[in-house]
Amino acid sequence: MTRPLVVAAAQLGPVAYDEPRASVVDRMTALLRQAAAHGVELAVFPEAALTTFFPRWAIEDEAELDRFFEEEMPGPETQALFDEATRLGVGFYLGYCELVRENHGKRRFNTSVLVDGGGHIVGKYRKVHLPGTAEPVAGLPFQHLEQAYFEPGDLGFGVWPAFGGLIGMCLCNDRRWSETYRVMGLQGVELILLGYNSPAQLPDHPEMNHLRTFHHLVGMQAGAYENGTWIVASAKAGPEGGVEMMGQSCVIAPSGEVVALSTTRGDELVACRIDLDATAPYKAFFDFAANRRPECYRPITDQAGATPPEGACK
Ligand code: CDT
Repeated sequence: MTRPLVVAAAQLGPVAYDEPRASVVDRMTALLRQAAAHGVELAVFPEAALTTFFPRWAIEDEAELDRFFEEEMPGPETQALFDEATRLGVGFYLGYCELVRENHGKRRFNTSVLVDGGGHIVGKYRKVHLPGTAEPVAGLPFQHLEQAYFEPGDLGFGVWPAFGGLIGMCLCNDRRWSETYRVMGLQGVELILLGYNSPAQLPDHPEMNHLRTFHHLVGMQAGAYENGTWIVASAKAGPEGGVEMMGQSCVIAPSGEVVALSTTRGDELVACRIDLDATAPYKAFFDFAANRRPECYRPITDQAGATPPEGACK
């Protein structure tokens, strides 16, 4: 048996600080048209796809910050994306920054939605693991203020029946945490969609700079293999706001192999025909129901920090 699905990472090159939504949406619809021409059924856009990655700046003016957020999805500026995708019959994953008005206050999340080929939202996800800091750090060439601008996601790691399989979502830094994959693995996930904005260099951790691509891939490759799932990961790439953003958009097979990889730092479609049934041998190999030992995994849900045993060297 095969369950073929043509997927694509719809990588975006740099988005300028003042680039209007309409211009970004034009670029995205161009990628969707390319996708349709290649028979793509599901295209994956990056995290915070509609704007520049603003958490690299300390923004004190609330109205200025709000400019980067969407109160509706689709809204007046994103309806064209939904309309074109529906016309083409291409589904998509979209990362965006979500503003919720609640009890006379504002809540902000780093969010993604899964949209079917008819333009209907079938799933929504809010980023769980927020990287960076809640306050600007002096001396850095750029900031990473996600902890200032967003609340941790409150929707868990969902999985939805769609596109003939079981589809999950996560965002950027979530891909570095094995819990992300396992929670979806325990729901039988077959394809994880993931958008990201990762700087190619870490000014506060220069010792890792030469390993950035390795670290980008290694967690996803392990997560795919250990849970028997495909992954499509889509980057914001190239020089944006004075920061080089890692490209390396890719498709990873349930074997853990990278089977497609972007080659540019700009808008690029990385299309790949996958077989959702290729997940089966890996799911059978690990056979969670028979072999998992949840009684030994309690610390994973009961504690956050590492607690060395009594007598450990400090
Ligand atoms: N967007 C995002 O989550 N980026 C992080 C950068 C962390 S550097 C403070 C990442 O994991 O790539």
